[in-house]
Amino acid sequence: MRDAQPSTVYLKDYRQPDYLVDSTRLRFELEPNSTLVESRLAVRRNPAAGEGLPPLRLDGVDLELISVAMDGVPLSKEEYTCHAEGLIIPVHRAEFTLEIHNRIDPERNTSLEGLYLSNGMYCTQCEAEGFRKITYYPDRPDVMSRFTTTIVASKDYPVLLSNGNEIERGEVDADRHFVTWEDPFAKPAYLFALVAGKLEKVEDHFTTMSGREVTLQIFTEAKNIGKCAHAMRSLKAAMRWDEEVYGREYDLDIFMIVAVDHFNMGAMENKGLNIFNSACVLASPETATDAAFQRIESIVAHEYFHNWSGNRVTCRDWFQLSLKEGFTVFRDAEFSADMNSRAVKRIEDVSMLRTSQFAEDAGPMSHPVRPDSYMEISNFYTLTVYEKGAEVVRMIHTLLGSEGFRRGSDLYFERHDGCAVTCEDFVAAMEDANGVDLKQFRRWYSQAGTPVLEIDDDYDSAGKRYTLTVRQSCPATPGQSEKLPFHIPLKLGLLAADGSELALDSEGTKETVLEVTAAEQVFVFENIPERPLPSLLRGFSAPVKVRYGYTPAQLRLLMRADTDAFNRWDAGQRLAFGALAQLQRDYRAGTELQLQPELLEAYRSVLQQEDLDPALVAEMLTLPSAQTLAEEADIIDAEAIIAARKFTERALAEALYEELLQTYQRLDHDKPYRPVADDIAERRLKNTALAYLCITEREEALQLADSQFASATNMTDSAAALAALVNRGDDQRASTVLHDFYERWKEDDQVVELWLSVQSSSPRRGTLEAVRALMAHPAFELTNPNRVRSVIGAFANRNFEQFHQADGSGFRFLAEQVIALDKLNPQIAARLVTPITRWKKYTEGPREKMHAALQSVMDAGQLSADLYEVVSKSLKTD
Ligand code: B3K
Ligand code: ZN
Repeated sequence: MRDAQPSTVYLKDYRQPDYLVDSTRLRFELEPNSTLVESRLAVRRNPAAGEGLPPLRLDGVDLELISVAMDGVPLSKEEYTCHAEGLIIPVHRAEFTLEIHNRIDPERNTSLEGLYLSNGMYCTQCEAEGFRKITYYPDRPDVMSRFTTTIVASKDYPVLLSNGNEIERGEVDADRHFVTWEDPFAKPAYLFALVAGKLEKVEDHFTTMSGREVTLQIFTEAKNIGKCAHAMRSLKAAMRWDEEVYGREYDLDIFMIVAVDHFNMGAMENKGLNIFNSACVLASPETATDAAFQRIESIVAHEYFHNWSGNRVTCRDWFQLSLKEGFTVFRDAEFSADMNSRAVKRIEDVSMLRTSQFAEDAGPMSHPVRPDSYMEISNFYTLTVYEKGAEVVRMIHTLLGSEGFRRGSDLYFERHDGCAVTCEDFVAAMEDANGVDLKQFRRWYSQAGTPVLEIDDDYDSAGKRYTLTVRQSCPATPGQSEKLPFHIPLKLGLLAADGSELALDSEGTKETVLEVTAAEQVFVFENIPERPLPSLLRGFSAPVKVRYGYTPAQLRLLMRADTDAFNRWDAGQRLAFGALAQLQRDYRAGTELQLQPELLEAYRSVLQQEDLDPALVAEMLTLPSAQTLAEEADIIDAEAIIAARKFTERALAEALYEELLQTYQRLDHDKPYRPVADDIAERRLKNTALAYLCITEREEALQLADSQFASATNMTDSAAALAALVNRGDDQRASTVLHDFYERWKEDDQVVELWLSVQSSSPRRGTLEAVRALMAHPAFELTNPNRVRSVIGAFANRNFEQFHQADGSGFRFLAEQVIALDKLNPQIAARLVTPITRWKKYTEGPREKMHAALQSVMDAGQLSADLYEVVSKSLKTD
């Protein structure tokens, strides 16, 4: 735990490192409470950093220092300074070797940063600043070194892994053995990894485009060895895709993945040795849902893609995090789009962006894609850096086209291979390869907040001229009151009254990308034969909000006829949003709530479109989430949101009962399970229909769920039936299925996590008491982030109704858990507190209660740097 008032690091203060480390030799003697780490560094003065020989500063946290030697000569304690955050060593020569011995305690490391134990297996997590919890080191990404690592351990740990290639192994004595690994590629310390345990593996091979053979291995505990096939398939598909789409080939002889149960996030791209949260790699049809299969495919690809976008070309400093994360998320999203339904993938990503990233952009932690400052970098692994960062890369792709973008990425990889660079270098490569000027576009990296486009149009029927006036603005965000105009690609098409597409020019172009660069700009289309209906921001071509006065009839035309699948869905969302906004007003006014007829008819037509991708139909039938409605509101009235949404869901379910039932029955067939796009789409629609049917709580519907629960042969159908019965119907039925499900699956970690989250996210009355009871259940463990996310995280983030109970009990509960968790795992605590940091946007009652809960976290004192940063910034009232 650090100081309660951590200092702020600024991008403007960046300086080159004073010293470089040409090679790093590490030796670990693994013991649960007392692991010995020996490091031998070849250090050299960085010629680019200036004159003289300043002292060498090494980072180190929670380490027990044993000895320091320079060029083989031991240093006495007076010859260096050891403080809470590292070592300062005077330097007399421009090149020297430094040998440091220290001890660490993996067993007591519950922060899951550095070297720790998970179910008796040693593993590491070094990004961003975890390596300093292993040994003293210049722990910054612009210090790149060649690592050789020897692991010595008891033979109870038969598998000993690190980065690169294995070069030696042998016995130390009768009980202990060792393995030495050498990584030929220089890398920053954050990409270091070590694993030791009793692990089984599955093995496969991949032949690269230049004909090299690569061994692929996935390691896991023996009980999970049957759950690795999907990850292996995904890995091979990702390797091929990166060759075909980006010309990027894998560069080592071996690529390893290890599944770990205790992990702070999804996975980590350590060079040649990716470490994965078990939930993001292990799957079988009986135990994993379609969503899990798709998540695994995308995360395996994401981590693999980092080998080029992140490892070969890395970040100069942590302000540049989006250089690797935004680009890699864009790459994995395109990969998933190619493997599955492109439109559905886009809808899923944009829904998440709109709901959660827009809220982040408008909240107290709002920051640009490239932040200017931070107290704790772990707090900046955000949706803004990742998802908005990916949207920024996508906009470059839209502006340059596929070929232009590929020219840019080729130049970027060629120019910067083996280097630690900046977002600026990425944009410059795109410019230089295409002869374009992206000067104004760069504001996407430096200005926070979600831009708003207000669009008006005018049609001159005599002159057949159609005019679009686009005004852009961006709300003030902390530290940035004034914003300059962004460079925004606005993709659009124009529809005729019969739904056909109008030509935009004499060549017959049907779709174009307008480049919006000014605060107000007018675009004119000539020879437009009738007043058109604009289909704006197709494919969500920029991360902005579009305001245009669509009528319900126009939205229905777009839903039916737009050639852009994303905008068909989006038109439905706008229609539903308008209806829900009216219902919120009616609720507040005490007027009787009534279902808007246009919405009902639109949903009925969607259900009748049997030729449409069923996954798209499922998305179109899903109302905007309560979180999305909250994000869109100026002042969040949680009670009105809940009432409007519940009323609409129920009214739709009642009115469309027959159509939903037919849809369910049409898709309820006994196909053998395959996690492929077409089948996933059918299951998605079937289970969306089931959820709606069960909202009516009619016995017939609940029996359908009962029988699906009893007969399901895959986890997608089983979990959907479970959720339907936990959310609706009588308590007895819910507790019976929950009991049966647990008894059947209690030995399977991933299914138990699903079981926990279904309960925590249920809108059923009394969920908070159920959540408290779950925390006392043997399946719960406060030191396991997956369990924490499944119980506390699911309740606070995915249960709008129960979390926002008017008495404030949900907020107080969250605050209590955050305080307890901060002592064990600051990263998870700082993330979990998010829902109550948005207190300022709520109506008075919840606002005060949320604020009090947040204040109680601050008042608890002794906060980690992670939690302190989030809470102190969120409590500020200016
Ligand atoms: N790069 C890691 C994230 C590390 C988070 C450290 N707090 C996973 C990823 O984005 O691929
Ligand atoms: Zn990543």
